[in-house]
Amino acid sequence: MYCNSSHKKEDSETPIAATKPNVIVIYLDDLGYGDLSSYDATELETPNIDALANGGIKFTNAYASSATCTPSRYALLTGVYPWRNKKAKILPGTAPLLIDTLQITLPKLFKKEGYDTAIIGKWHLGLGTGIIDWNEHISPGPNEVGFDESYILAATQDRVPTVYIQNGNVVGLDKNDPIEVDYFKNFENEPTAISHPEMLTMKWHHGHNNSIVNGIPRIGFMKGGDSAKWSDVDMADHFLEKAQAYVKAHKDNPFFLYYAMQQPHVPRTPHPRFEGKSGMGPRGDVILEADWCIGEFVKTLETEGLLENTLIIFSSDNGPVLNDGYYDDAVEKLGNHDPAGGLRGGKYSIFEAGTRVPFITYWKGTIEPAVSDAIVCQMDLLASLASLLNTEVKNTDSKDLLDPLLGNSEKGRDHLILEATGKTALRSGDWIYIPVYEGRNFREAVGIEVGNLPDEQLYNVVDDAGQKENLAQSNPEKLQEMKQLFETLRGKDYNNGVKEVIFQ
Ligand code: NG6
Ligand code: CA
Repeated sequence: MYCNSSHKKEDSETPIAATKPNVIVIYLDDLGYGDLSSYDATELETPNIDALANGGIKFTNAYASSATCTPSRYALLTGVYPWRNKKAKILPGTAPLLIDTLQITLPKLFKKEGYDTAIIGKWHLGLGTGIIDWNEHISPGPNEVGFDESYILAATQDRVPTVYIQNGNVVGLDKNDPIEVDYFKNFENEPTAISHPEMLTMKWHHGHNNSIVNGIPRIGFMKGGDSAKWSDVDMADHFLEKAQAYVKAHKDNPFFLYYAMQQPHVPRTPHPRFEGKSGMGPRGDVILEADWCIGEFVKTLETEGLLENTLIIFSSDNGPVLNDGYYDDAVEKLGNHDPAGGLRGGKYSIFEAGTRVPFITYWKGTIEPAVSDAIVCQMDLLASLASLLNTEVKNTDSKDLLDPLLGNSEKGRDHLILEATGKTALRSGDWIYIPVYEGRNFREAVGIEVGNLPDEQLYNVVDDAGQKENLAQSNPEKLQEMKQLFETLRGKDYNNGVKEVIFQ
């Protein structure tokens, strides 16, 4: 078992690599609470992620900070609640950098302690300061908020520009074929999903009808940059190779790696090796692909002799969605699989499936296998990992939960504010309180209940994980207590600026 005091001892005789563990955050995109066999999925086998869950701590009450990507990633890296920053919403590919370059971040924390730091994978936190010239060095971005090295996709796999960016430079760009990007209007004579449907290999269902890249219609318009365009089916292998190369190159110095995988977000483009493997269509196939990548990645850590000196944290940025804008059989071939694992709602939802996600900590030889019901949030990694490094961070919402994360305690947070497309709710102890929100509850396009109901909602999610029984009427004392705490933590103007979300 991990000895609570030993990691805090500084021994000047011991080389830095022996005292400072590497830390790797493996972050999936839109993976649901019920999408892994270690989290009780019966229709999908995810043996490699299961090995982490079963050999480490599997958290059952862990939350992303938001039910969408950008706000969750913002909180993960800054330790600040996303609803404190009004701009922390799903960003277009042209959005400016969301994180203040003066703000403390996870990678900055590690850098200060002498670590090498890198992000490989999805960024989606904005780049530049307003107008980006994709043909020049793009800054500020990940490298300006603490990452020594970055190899990213700017926004999402379904958004332009569909190119990789390494340390601020588009990879493989031919300066004679410059890239232009616009989210409002198309470039003259450039084909779109509307003008050239015959060019499509994947059909759009809602949104996703702008520029076509690799036969896939995207969000946003892009021109040029042909030699730099990524291959969708090779993306998983590509990021894996980068992540493997990174750990090999940095094994002699402690490192912090944020490996932000793109699966199972749309467009789901499994490598042909995984096509048809799940029987569930591309969504299932890319989950198997992600699981394979993680297996290969962990093998590399093992071969390089790093596993016993590396804390691996696995999670997902928000809950699951089946139809997120393309016809890709996710609904039709679902069978008996329940991506939400019995929770209500999904991505975009203030109900549990929006934010409650798989969360695993694994550290060979240090963390003993366990299942933990402690309430933890990804936003807490900042303070917790600061504690691991024997330092601290101030003025954030992040809580030091190192003890539960390492299995030294079952005590997590007392309470947490959850967020979903501008709406917020309170989890406190076994209870969830959701205030009244206007607007439609069921979103046909994505087939998800987002949580807008005309009455206040109160659930005991320990007794009723599926949030089937609203106890607001039958338990007025608890309702009052929760409401008061919610308004104290969140402020009375919590309903300001919460608008009907347009799914684009
Ligand atoms: C939505 C997109 C969805 C997805 C999401 C971001 C439409 C109609 N829907 O606006 O497909 O890209 O944004 O997902 O365009 S996230 O996981 O990065 O938050
Ligand atoms: Ca996401």
